[in-house]
Amino acid sequence: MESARLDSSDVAERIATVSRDTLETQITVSVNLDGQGRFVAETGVAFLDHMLEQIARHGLIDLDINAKGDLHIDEHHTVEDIGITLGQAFAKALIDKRGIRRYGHAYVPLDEALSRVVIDFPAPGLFMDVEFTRAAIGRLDTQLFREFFQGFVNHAQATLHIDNLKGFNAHHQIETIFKAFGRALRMAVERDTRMAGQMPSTKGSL
Ligand SMILES: [Mn+2]
Repeated sequence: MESARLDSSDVAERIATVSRDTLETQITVSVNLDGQGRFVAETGVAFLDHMLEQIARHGLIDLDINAKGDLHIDEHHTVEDIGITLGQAFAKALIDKRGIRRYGHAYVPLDEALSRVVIDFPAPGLFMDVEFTRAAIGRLDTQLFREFFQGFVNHAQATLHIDNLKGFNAHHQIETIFKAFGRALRMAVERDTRMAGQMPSTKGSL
């Protein structure tokens, strides 16, 4: 199938597979934006798999992620490069962005924690206001989540505002963020039938 010739206003499948190989990581990501939340991942970072599954489940986006990274150094390259490759896969699957809702937002609670994620699809930008209550979750450095989202926005051409509004438990803090990210993505990339394939911008492009 020649996905490059399709226009997102078509009923064409919005699927993409991207492979990215560097000396630090080898990653393949497949997405189906109109999926059912099916999830398969083998990243070597169990907590990251738990978070990526939230994107699939709550975004109703099928995700298949295979990553081999230099985990003998630490998780940094693997987490960042999965964000980059996921962003590239989104950009490819969105084609020209015609007919999408464009904006997405969600609040998600989990016990005492509450996070808000707001997304737009015009240009890369990350505005993340999160103070994690712990430096690590399991063995995973909480600083790496910013690297993940920065990689995603740079390559998906997305503007992302992430705020953790409340939260004491660091696992809950980040889990509410990933769930809200999934929900916001779903809203933003869904086809709006009333748009009838138009570009959701007065500028005429995104
Ligand atoms: Mn959990």
